[in-house]
Amino acid sequence: SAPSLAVVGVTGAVGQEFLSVLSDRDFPYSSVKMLASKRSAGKRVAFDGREYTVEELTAESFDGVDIALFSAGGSISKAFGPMAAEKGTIVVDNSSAFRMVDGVPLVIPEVNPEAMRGIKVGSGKGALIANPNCSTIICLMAVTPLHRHAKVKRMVVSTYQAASGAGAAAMEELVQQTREVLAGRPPTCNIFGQQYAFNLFSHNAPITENGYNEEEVKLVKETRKIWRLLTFLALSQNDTEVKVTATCIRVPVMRAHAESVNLQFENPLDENTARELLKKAPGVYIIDDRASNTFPTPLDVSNKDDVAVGRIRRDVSQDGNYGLDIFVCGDQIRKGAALNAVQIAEMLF
Ligand code: 11C
Repeated sequence: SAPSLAVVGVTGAVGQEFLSVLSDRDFPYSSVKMLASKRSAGKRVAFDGREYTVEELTAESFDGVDIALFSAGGSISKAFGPMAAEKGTIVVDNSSAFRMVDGVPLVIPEVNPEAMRGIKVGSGKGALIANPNCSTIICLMAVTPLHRHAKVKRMVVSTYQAASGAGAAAMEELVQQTREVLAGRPPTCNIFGQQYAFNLFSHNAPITENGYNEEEVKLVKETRKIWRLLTFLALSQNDTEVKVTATCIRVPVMRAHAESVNLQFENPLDENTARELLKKAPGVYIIDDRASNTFPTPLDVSNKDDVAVGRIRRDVSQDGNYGLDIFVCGDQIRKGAALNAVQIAEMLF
């Protein structure tokens, strides 16, 4: 029979997107609980042509729930995720709480589905599965097909991240600030503490001891964890892990992230072969028309499932065919969060 579902953080930007993705994909379910904080309890949400009342998330919320999709922040995931898993619920968690925990699969279904082998609805066992950070998902959707072919030695990522990554309130503030600045008024700066409209700045995640911010650290560590599990490239004892560095920037775009990715490979990979590999890659499509200067934009991919890739070119700073530059855009709320989580849930039965 179809699984019983719970959506945790259902009133947030990702929570709402969970519902549209579940509905768009005709995800089978026997029942669905809409869960959120006390503050949102009692609100009504629409799903699949019906109205549901949002319930307050409590320890009892997961009784009889097969699959729970969480996107209510790391502290809620830490407080309720393990408890739900112990009760037999399979938790797909969109926060960073468990991503780097040993034994918790960190999954992009097109990239490393084998990481969640053995986790199934109906097995009587709960589990925690982590959804990677949006910037990691969007980057690895495009880079993994190239990595499988030529093995990435070093990757340099520069991100251009949308408001949606900071939540619905940041998206609203971008609209409000744009209006205020155009009207010649000082912008309201509640979310980032500085002007966002007509500006850009270093990602708002806290800076760590070595000068990288936490978003950049996630790109480095999550990439390694996801690729480490790829059996086709199982690292031998002497192999060094892939080198990754990142600079993450917040730009005044509503809901899709863009990323410039520079790659150095262990084996040669020319740009035509790269194009062929990307053409065949699931969940990826190419926008790369040099004649008309047409390449991926955040608007091309907004509200879309697939990640767009373009600017595919040989890196002239590297010898031979060992380096490539690409530019990737993906919808942060969809493939970067809700869609990826729902695809994970689809693999559970
Ligand atoms: C952003 N990637 O775009 C962030 C938001 O670890 O899931 C999500 C943070 C995370 O700002």
